[in-house]
Amino acid sequence: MARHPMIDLYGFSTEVPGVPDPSAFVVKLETALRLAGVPYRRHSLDDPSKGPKGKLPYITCGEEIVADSTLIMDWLKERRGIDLDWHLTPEQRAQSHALQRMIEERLYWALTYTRWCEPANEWLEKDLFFGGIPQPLRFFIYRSVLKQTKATLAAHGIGRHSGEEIYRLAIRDIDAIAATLGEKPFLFGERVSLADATAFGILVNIIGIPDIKSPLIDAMREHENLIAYTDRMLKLFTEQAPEMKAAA
Ligand SMILES: N[C@@H](CCC(=O)N[C@@H](CS)C(=O)NCC(=O)O)C(=O)O
Repeated sequence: MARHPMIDLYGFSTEVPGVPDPSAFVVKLETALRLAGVPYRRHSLDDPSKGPKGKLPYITCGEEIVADSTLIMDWLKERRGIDLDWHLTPEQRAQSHALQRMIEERLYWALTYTRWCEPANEWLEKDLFFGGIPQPLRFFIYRSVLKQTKATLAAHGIGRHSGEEIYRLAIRDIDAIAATLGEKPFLFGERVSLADATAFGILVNIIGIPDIKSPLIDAMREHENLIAYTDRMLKLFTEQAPEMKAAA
């Protein structure tokens, strides 16, 4: 069997309580790699602008650099024949695509809003995400990233809505994930697929970090199946840890 160069995966942090990483996209990618049994080395960066596209995750493999969780999955398919959706019908693949775009292009932004724009959750960035930066630098970095995040939310469009409107829209997304899951173990049946990695990334980040206040958490708690599913995925994530795991 051909031996492949080791993949180096760049995320934010493995130290945030309750989540494998505070980024839904990093968790998605790491989950997918673990489910596919692909060994990787994990690195934590404090500044996403160090990435080739200014966002995390990205990977390097030999001379290659690939950024964006979805494009990395495409790369894995092309280079290594890895397809977590091999068992899905064309119709299920289309549903999976639509579900993932809903999670990543809308629900994710509501999570960003809840973390950055709710005064009750300010401690998350100030004390936890930026906790290692000494004052007064920490304060200035926090203010600058907050300004940038609010501008990004406005550019996306979601930031132009009131909090009540944002949550109304996002809760519909959470309800849709719960309805898709139903009583099945995974979104598309008995076998796990890429949509599960994507859903887990966002759901564990909504509910995992202790002491966050958010109507998104309340909405998740309305669905016992989603809570059990997030726990099940976290267990899978933990059990499938790669043999080669090193943090830099
Ligand atoms: N489409 C990208 C999205 C990645 C993304 O949005 N990452 C966020 C963290 S969750 C990030 O690095 N944000 C930093 C920034 O926008 O400055 C993917 O799928 O990887």
